[in-house]
Amino acid sequence: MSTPLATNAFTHPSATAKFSEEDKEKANMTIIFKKYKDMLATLPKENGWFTDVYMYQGFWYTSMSILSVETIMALQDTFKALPSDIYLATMPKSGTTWLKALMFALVNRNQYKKNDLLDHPLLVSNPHVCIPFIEIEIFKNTPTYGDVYSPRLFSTHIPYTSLPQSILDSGCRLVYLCRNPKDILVSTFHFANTIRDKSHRPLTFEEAFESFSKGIMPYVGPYWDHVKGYHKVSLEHPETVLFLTYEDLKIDTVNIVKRLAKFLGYPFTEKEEAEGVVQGIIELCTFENLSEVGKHGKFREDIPNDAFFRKGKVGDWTNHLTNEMSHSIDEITKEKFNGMNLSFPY
Ligand code: PAP
Repeated sequence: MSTPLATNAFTHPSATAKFSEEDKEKANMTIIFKKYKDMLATLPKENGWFTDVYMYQGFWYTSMSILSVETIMALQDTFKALPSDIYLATMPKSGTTWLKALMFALVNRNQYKKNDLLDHPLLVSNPHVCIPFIEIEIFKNTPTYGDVYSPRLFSTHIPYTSLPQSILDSGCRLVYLCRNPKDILVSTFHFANTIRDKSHRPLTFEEAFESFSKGIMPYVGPYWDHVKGYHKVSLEHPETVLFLTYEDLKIDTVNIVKRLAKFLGYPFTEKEEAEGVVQGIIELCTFENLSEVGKHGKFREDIPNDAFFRKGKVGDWTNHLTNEMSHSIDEITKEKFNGMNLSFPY
């Protein structure tokens, strides 16, 4: 598989022109919101964390925002996947930023040999620039982006059953990263309050917990159904869907990264292992290193880069949840994940 251009990063239109392209983006979104307005009116509606959420194909989404029910509908109507594509799917706050960095570094490692590491895109770009979301950057700005790259590296927060049919039909590879529900809740709570429209008051943790327990999240929920959808397909089609957890990645980074490289079709050679290439990639993508890049800058107009890097730890939920809250989430998780070989000891 060739990579005609060195990277998905610097030449990505939404990377280089994210601010100058804002007007175009707004215009595209206005067209989409108008087109699906009538459909939206037919969907069940609930109070969300800050704004209303709508039930579409079994999941709650916001409307007229960066990840919205309208953009998902539009993507389902138009997105064309390629068999060579690679997708990273996650619930928001599962460790997407970290795994984007690792996947980008793995796939493009021959372009950025160890001694040239100073040139690496991940030393100057947020990983979200290196691997764009199909329902956010790609769709809004450049639907045909990536046609010159192979493989195209994309990410998505869309649940498995709502992915555009062309992705399901393409036979492409898909990696799913799951994280324990309590840390997802805590991480989402902080992120959502950080980037909230300042016309909304900050949510209390109790409010976030109540909403999360009902399956409502700021972007997509329920958490449990999202995880279940991808877990099921990973068991049915392990050759095309790899299911990983944030916790395993934290504890057993070397082995998971090697497994990931093999799954993606870029296994490490013995020579690479002996030369420390695996360690080099892991080091490049540590919380400490990634969080230094553009530390005081912005990813988008409304999202500072540092919003993606808070603590990067397993088990911070113990600082937020009461015993009662923790027990309640354990009960929901036990019931929802019944029969699945998936538990979170942390
Ligand atoms: P996104 O869905 O908005 O892209 P995502 O990257 O999935 O967010 O999640 C952010 C979480 O990953 C943060 O967790 P925390 O709030 O519990 O701290 C963030 O700190 C963590 N994170 C980001 N980069 C890394 C990294 N390199 N290693 C470990 N954790 C990381």
